[in-house]
Formats: sequence, structure tokens, C-alpha cells
Amino acid sequence: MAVVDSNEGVDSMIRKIDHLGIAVNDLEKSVNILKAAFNLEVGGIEEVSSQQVKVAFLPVGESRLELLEPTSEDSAVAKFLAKRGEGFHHVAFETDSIEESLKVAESQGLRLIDKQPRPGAHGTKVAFIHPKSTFGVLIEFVQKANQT
Ligand code: CMX
Repeated sequence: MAVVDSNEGVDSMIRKIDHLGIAVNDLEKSVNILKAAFNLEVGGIEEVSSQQVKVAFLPVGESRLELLEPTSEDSAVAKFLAKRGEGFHHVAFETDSIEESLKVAESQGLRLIDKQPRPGAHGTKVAFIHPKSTFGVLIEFVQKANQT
């Protein structure tokens, strides 16, 4: 099997793991458990209407945990909870160019859920790659609000 080991021509940069997403049934209860057991702070709670979720971010060093509770039965996270129960939901890579990252992922044969970025929490732009093309792991690209 060929292994791609060259980034020639790739302009976008994955900066770090921005967050790990965990699907939960009860956001408040789960946040309280993480605060008490691991002495974590809550960076912010927000409803992301485009994704039909309520989320809480808990910084851990340079990265964060994102707890997700669905706000609608039709949402991706509600379906996930019904099928698999609470647990690890996605890994989010911070990129400095979400459009470029999507282009590269698609050119490498990955299945894009979002061909165009959509609004995420805290004014970010986000886009997802289907877990069936990345060994069962749902991958999110995040571009911070202050980048073009
Ligand atoms: N991680 C790994 N696998 C997942 C998954 C996840 N998070 N969610 C679903 N799957 C699996 C399903 O279990 C199913 O597997 P099997 O066929 O082996 O049973 C497969 O993916 C496809 O499932 P599906 O029924 O065809 O599709 P769904 O309707 O469940 O949708 C997905 C799956 C990934 C396309 C959808 O959840 C999606 O579009 N996700 C992106 C958006 C999102 O997740 N938003 C919430 C986060 C928002 C935020 O972070 O703010």
C-alpha cells in the first residue's frame, strides 16, 4: 500500500487538537462530574443551533473537552446517543485554512460531510469528515473566528 509522506503543495496547517467531543445525555450533570473529579474549569456553555446541540468546553492544557447534549431528537448527537450511548464522539483539528484542509482531505479520497464550512461554537467555522473514511473516527476541522 502506498504511504503518502509528502506535504508538497499543501498550504493549510493543522495546528493542534482543538478539542475532543464527548456525547452526553445530561450536560449539567456531566460538567459537574468532570469539575469535581478532575478539578477542571468550564470555559463556556453555548447552544449551537446549526448543529442542534448545547455544548460545554472544559480547557485541559492547550486543548479542551467538549461535552455535547442534543437539543433535538433529529440531531446527529441524538442519533449517536440512541445508537451507541454516551461516549467519545469526535476529534477536532484546528486548521488555519478550513477550505484548504477540506480540499486536501477530499483529494486524498476522504468523504466530506460538509463540502463548505458552517458556523460552529464561538464564531468558528467548522466542517466534518465522515467516520467511515477515517477508521470509525468522526473528524472535525475548526478555524478560529479571527482567521480568514
Ligand atoms: N463517530 C463514529 N461513528 C459514527 C459517529 C461518530 N460520531 N456517528 C455515527 N457514526 C456511525 C454510525 O454508527 C454508523 O455506523 P454503522 O453503519 O457501522 O452502524 C455510521 O457512522 C453511519 O451512520 P448513519 O446512520 O449513516 O449516519 P448518521 O445519520 O448516524 O450520521 C454522521 C452520521 C457522522 C454523518 C452525522 O452524525 C454527522 O453528519 N455528523 C457531523 C455533525 C456532528 O456530528 N455534529 C455534532 C457536533 C457539533 C459540535 O461539535 O458543535
